[in-house]
Amino acid sequence: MSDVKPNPMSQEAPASSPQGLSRVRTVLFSAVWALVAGLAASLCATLVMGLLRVLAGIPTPVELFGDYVLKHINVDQFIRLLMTYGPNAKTAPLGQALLAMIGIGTALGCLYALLVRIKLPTRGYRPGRREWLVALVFALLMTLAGAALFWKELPQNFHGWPFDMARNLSILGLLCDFVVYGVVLCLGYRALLPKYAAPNTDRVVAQRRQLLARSGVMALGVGAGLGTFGAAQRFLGDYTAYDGMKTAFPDHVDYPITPNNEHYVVTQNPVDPSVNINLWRLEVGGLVNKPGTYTYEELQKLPSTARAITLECIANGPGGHLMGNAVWHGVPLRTLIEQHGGTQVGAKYVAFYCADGYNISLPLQEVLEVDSLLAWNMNGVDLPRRHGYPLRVLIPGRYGEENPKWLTRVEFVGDFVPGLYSSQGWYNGPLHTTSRFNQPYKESVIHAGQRVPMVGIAFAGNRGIQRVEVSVDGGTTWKEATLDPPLSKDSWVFWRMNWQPTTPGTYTLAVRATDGTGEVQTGRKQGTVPNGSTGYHVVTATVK
Ligand SMILES: Nc1nc2c(c(=O)[nH]1)N[C@H]1C(S)=C(S)[C@@H](COP(=O)(O)O)O[C@H]1N2
Ligand SMILES: [Mo]
Repeated sequence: MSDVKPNPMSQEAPASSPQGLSRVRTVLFSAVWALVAGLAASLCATLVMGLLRVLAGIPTPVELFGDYVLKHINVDQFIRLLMTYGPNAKTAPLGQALLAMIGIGTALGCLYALLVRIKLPTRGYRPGRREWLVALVFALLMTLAGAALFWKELPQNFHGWPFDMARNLSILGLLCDFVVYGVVLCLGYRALLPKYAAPNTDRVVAQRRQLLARSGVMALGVGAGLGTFGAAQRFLGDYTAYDGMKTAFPDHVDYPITPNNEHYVVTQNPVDPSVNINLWRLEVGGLVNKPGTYTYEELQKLPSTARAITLECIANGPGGHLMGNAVWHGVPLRTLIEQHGGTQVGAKYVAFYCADGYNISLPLQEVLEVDSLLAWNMNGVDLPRRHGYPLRVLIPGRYGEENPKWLTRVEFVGDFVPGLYSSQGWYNGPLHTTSRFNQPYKESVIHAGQRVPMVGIAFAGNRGIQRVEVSVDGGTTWKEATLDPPLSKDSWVFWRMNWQPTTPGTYTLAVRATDGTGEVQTGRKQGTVPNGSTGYHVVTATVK
């Protein structure tokens, strides 16, 4: 300590205190305490994000970021992502994004310190005007940046708030997250900084106060970290571990109608919406004569019908089980449009928006021709949560990706509105005709002379199935199978044939279907990505 006479006019160096810290030490102290404050602030903001997600269904910035990224990569990058992260393809990248966000928030503490320019040691625990102002600007800029970047992803709410309200809530959520960040950063940084002993205070008391303040900030950070962990745990207790679940195939038997809990499931979400039916509305808008809104109750009073419609994911390969059949009950889109006085000229497409931010659009003409359904009931019960409670769309003839679940808004528009999978470059045309063996199953061993019942399914969306043929010689000759009557024009068809091989040997069995338009299923082998697979389901049988 030098003995320089303090300037009585200086705020920072009153007579009773030692001189200010050297420049190097000031920078060092500022940086270290700024990082600590930044980390504590980030952890508090993360906790708020978690609470808003669990308590109000507001998407976390991490989820918004995930949705944004998934729409801006192509199919190949998407598949590579799935391969890289394997079974944790959702949680691992999101966890990394969360850590990166906390890292950025921590580093931003230094920028804050740079902008507020506090000379050390400083005086007092109360942030000054400039500090509050910088913190506020931080919070506002971060909210603005988030809102601008995620504008298209914002209208989602996992408790089912309608489109505009969902967007407002998401923005409000961002604001809450970042205001908490700013406030903790501002108060925390101030609390952590080394201080002059105020005049007339005991040195020991001052030191104790400083120690308490520092412990307080750190405890807050640790507490928020633990709280976040708890919130994440509760959140992930609902994790969609069932994503990619195939339709059950017990004893190699398919039922004409798949029981709900055995139906295949595909979802983009780490945690699916759990819609609060009192908040949820269906909105009908855009180029329609009388826009309107329905509660769940009102919706169910509309004229409705039921029929069997088979769903198939585009990722279903030959012989695959990402395919199921259910009786869906709801209002036809055509009827809904009539209730709203018809669409207006220029309404070329219909766009569907969902509680999880998923959206698709399709040519209106086509959607009407295939008699699309907005269904609230699956096989006689309310839609199960994982299949889109309270309302989903069924578009016969299209792959599963174009059958949105957790629907909140129907909009009639002039142009195609891109969604997740179309942005990535997945095929979005009529689904390819497919057929499958259920029995014999994979490599069966058969005794010569034994009569083998062969059975399977065939599916061509709304085109229906005209004929199914089976080959037992690897596709050289074909024999026609008999067909069970389909449950509806949009349902899969069961085929049957008896086979009685007499000569021992190895047989290559294949099946192919002809759709309702007379087109024969192609035998050309094509993988799933990005156009959906084609080729015959082939089974080898050994006759002894
Ligand atoms: N809102 C929403 N709808 C969605 C999806 C989604 O992730 N979110 N996934 C789609 C995909 S890829 C498929 S294959 C089907 C699966 O429907 P299911 O789970 O009821 O069988 O839902 C489609 N609808
Ligand atoms: Mo899918």
